[in-house]
Amino acid sequence: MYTLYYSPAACSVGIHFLLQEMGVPYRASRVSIKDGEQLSPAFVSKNPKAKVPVLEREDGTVITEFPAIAYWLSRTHPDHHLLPETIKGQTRVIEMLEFSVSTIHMQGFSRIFRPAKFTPREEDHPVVQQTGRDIVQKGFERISASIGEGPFAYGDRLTIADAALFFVLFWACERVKLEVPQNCADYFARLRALPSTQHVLQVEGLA
Ligand SMILES: N[C@@H](CCC(=O)N[C@@H](CS)C(=O)NCC(=O)O)C(=O)O
Repeated sequence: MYTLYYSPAACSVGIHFLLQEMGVPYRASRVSIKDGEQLSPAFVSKNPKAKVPVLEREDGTVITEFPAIAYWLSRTHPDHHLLPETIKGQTRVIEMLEFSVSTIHMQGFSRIFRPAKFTPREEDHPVVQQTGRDIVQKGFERISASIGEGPFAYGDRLTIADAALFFVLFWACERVKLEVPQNCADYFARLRALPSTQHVLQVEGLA
């Protein structure tokens, strides 16, 4: 059985959603960032980067980094079709996943949630946070153009891009309450209504 180390409402909720949607056996182990548990020696011995998500495999080895975990799950469970069949489709899915994680999360939301990581001067925090909001908003304009009106981010099946888009849209729509383009809001509402996301949000205490 896999163990997912997650913190409530962190980016790990995207992997949590993916595992639940796949229906594979896994255990969800809470590491509360709010309480500093990511810095505990027990967790740091699993992931010296002191970040979630972490996926521990049956043999006790771990994978870190959202894109690597999502990619590994998709390749080791090909029957779930979490990557499209074609190279063109796979490339588009990885492009959206990577953009969500590297740009919208790391450059955008990180500035909004943790401005102190970008400047030591507290008086500069509002401007850092505004830059973050601008990056996020521009990011969703790009995503809006990519996803169109389809049920999922790419094609008519769930892919690993949906796992990444789920957490950045969860943050935008429910944590920060930013306006996102209408097709992104509709797409998020569809993901939000899935039994898998309902379950995960319940377990993480976010329902
Ligand atoms: N590049 C990493 C980013 C992971 C990350 O930043 N996780 C945050 C939660 S959203 C975290 O664990 N933060 C703990 C901290 O900053 O102390 C990934 O893709 O997994």
